[in-house]
Amino acid sequence: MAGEPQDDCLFCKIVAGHIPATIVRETETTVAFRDINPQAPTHVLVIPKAHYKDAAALAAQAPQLAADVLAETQAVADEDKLESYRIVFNTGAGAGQTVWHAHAHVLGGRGMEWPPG
Ligand code: D5M
Repeated sequence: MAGEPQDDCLFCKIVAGHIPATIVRETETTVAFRDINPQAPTHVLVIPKAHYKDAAALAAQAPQLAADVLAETQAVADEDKLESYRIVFNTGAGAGQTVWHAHAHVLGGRGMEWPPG
């Protein structure tokens, strides 16, 4: 069923506390933790606790939860005092998605280029 935890999902295991993570924020519906392979001085992942395979599924099936995730990206940026930052939802393998549980990357603390690679 949509949103149910998946046994084989890394981020569901982080939500359940079965895999350690450096958690920086938690709400009733979301968790934010530092990326294990940081690409910027601040690199935090914000995820819904419920399982949706990507941002498209999250937005379509649980729009309020998508809004919760977006609000938390702002809270992470505020906590790390980021004046500017980038929010990335890699959606699909061709865009670089490797973990199939919707997540927002919050990247900041260095200059960014456009277009991204
Ligand atoms: O991003 C998936 C991201 O997840 C990638 O930047 C590494 C990160 N990752 C993978 N395993 C962990 C653990 N255990 N803790 C924290 N971060 C992790 P994607 O957009 O799917 O490529």
